[in-house]
Amino acid sequence: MSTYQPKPKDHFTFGLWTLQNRGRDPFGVEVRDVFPPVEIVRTLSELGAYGVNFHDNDLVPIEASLQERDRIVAEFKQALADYKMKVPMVTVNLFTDPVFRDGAFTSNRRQVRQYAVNKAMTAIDLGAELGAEVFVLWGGREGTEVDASKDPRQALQHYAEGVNYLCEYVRNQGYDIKVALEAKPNEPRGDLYLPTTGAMLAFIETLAHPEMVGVNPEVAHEQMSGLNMYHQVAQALYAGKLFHIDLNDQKFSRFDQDLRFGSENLKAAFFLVKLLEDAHYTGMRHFDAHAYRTEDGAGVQAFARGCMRTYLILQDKVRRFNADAEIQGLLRTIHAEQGEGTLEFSHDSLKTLRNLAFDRVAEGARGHGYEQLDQLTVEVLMGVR
Ligand code: GLT
Ligand code: MN
Ligand code: MN
Repeated sequence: MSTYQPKPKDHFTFGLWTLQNRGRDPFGVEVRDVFPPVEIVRTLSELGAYGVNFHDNDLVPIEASLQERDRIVAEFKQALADYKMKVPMVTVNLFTDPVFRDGAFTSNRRQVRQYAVNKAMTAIDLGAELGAEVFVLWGGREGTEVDASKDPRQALQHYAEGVNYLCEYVRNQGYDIKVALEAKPNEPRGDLYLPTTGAMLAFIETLAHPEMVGVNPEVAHEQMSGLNMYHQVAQALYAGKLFHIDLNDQKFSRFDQDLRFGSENLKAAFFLVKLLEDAHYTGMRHFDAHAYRTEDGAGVQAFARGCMRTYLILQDKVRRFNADAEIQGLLRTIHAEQGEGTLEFSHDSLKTLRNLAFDRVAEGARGHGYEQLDQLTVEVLMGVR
């Protein structure tokens, strides 16, 4: 029996910002002390994580001098080495500073757009220095409240220019880094451009280097749009574009809650884990969530441990599901008539389809057995199978 103890080989990662979260919200001040990056590295390593990711300014304050930057980075590198922790992903903060209040890449002001690209390149440099292979881009301020203020076609053009510039920069520097775009429908802006993973996938095909750009879907963000994360991730996998993933949870249709993975929608979390495991997804299992505002430092640790344990327990449930004779028997029946290549166009298939002898009424009267299948799934989740 597994103890569900996370290990580095499980490839669990957290953003520095997730443990740094001090519980501030629009109605209340911070409730927890500052958690210094070096301490976070130690804590996550002790909990069994593989690595830690960060925004430029989670580590290096925006106003830091070059000397301060070098001192902070050296200290951080030492902690990574001491605790055998990796930095698989880096991202850039293009949303906190007032300069980005009307967008970064999609700002109406040229100099802001240029500064955004400059800041992102510096973040990429830092990531490359620490071995990151993925650069996540969440355009937290790329949107509007006032639709009269921006032509959305022009904004998308500017968005593409920014991403294109970064891709050229990565190529020019010879970095082994891919870009992963993260979607969100709203918050902090009234509306954000490219609100879903599906929208991102379509946008990527318009870029200069689509092969370098994929997606970073987040559970909470897709659920805010009322979408099924499992299906969104499946489409990203289908397109060969799942470069990274943000695991967390969410009560449907609320603000971005970034709750502990699996804390709200267990069945949805189960199918997400099943998808990643069955697809042999090789990327990081990254958690982008934070502890409830009610918590102190111990609660933050319980939160981080909980994310990883829940993933491992769901992994175990996936194994049970895949090994359950009754479930697999049902699935065999359900998929028995699936067949292969029925819709490949050819002279012969055309003839067959044209002359199809098919009892529409009998087929329409047939039950599918999904009630039983779903009940068995729920029973696996409830621990009785
Ligand atoms: C911010 C946001 C997250 C993004 C982070 C990466 S920043 O915390 O809420 O969803 O993944 O930029
Ligand atoms: Mn996220
Ligand atoms: Mn979020």
